[in-house]
Amino acid sequence: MISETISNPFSVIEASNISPQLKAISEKIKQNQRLNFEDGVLLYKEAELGYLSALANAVRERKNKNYVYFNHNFHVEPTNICVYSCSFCSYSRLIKHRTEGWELSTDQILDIIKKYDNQAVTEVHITGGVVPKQDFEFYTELFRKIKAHRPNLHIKALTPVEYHYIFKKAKLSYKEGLEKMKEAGLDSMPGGGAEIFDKTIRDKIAGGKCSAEEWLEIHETWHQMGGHSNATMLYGHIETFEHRIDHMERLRQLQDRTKGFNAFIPLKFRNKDNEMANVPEVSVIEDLRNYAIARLYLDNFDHIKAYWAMIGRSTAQLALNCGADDIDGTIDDTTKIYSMAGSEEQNPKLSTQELVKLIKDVGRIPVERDTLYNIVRDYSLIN
Ligand code: V47
Ligand code: SF4
Repeated sequence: MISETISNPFSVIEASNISPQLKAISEKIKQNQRLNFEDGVLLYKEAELGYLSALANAVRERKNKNYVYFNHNFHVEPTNICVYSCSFCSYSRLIKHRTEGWELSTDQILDIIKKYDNQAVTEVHITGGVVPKQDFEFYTELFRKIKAHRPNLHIKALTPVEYHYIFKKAKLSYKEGLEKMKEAGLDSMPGGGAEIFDKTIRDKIAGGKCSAEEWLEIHETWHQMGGHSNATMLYGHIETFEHRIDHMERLRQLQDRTKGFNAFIPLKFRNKDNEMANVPEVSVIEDLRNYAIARLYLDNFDHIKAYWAMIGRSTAQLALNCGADDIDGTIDDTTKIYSMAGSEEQNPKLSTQELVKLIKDVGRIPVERDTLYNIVRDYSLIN
């Protein structure tokens, strides 16, 4: 049954009157061959959504059958005050405006963690702004205290933006710093801070924070230690299609070396209340094309995540037909990054039943996973 659905789009594309170049790309996908840079750019420039979603769906099915993954998670955002001032960020407040922001103490964060004591959450996702006070000691102590309280709670925390700053201040190499973070309880790394790797664009929208090379080096170091992480791409602002493929190409090369990435998460630029409010947001069609191209280009990534808190649950459902096989988790209204940037989800929170229904409504099998994609509950076995 599954192999029948996989073979279908190829014969339909073969019989259609699309360009020979797009037919050649479809043939590569059929033969499980890798797309090159030019193929990727051509897809962005010329391929229609119907073609892209058919191919991306076939690849998704090949990799993940009809499963759609979600988890039970919540976020902690220790501060929204930040030494940086990325122009796309609606959430942060500069240190000089710190009275408008929040800065949580270790005890306040532990109180948040304890709120989940009787709930079946498996992961806490910790990230936020960068401030001198929340330094190496702060985070190692925090991770230790979280683990002492709840040893099985997976700590997915901090991005290279934070690590680069924290380790520099502590005079530690990436390896030394990450080893100590791991000892303290760090389990994995989220995908944030990647933005767009191209230097010209990165300097314009995220000047001053870690470079593309530093972002990649920190993930590579973590992977070499046996760790796993995610990768994101902030798209739909002032970057070109070439920049998007360049971004994915660099991730694909790192993944070839380490196999350490769990998932790729495209992040749609949202333009409310930030310095780039004059840049229009891209359409939902463009979002879906982007998911599909990511699925086709990143042949060595097992999972593509449609982060529902950012694009809204309806678009996330559509993305499941364009290559995505994961929609993140319950979240429990614990992140402000996207609501402050104008997401349709102003209080992101879904119950297990709601997530399961979202997934079943698009004809897929919901699977609760942990952060590392071990199966917690397979809903094909439950009614
Ligand atoms: O790095 C900030 C992005 C990221 C805006 O690993 C914005 O499972 C769009 O990385 N419009 C942080 N994007 C969030 C993140 C993430 C989210 C969910 C799951 C995972 C994971 C990681 O949010 C930042 C930045 O790229 N961001 N502001 C904005 N206005
Ligand atoms: Fe700070 Fe991150 Fe916002 Fe940039 S995106 S200003 S690093 S919180």
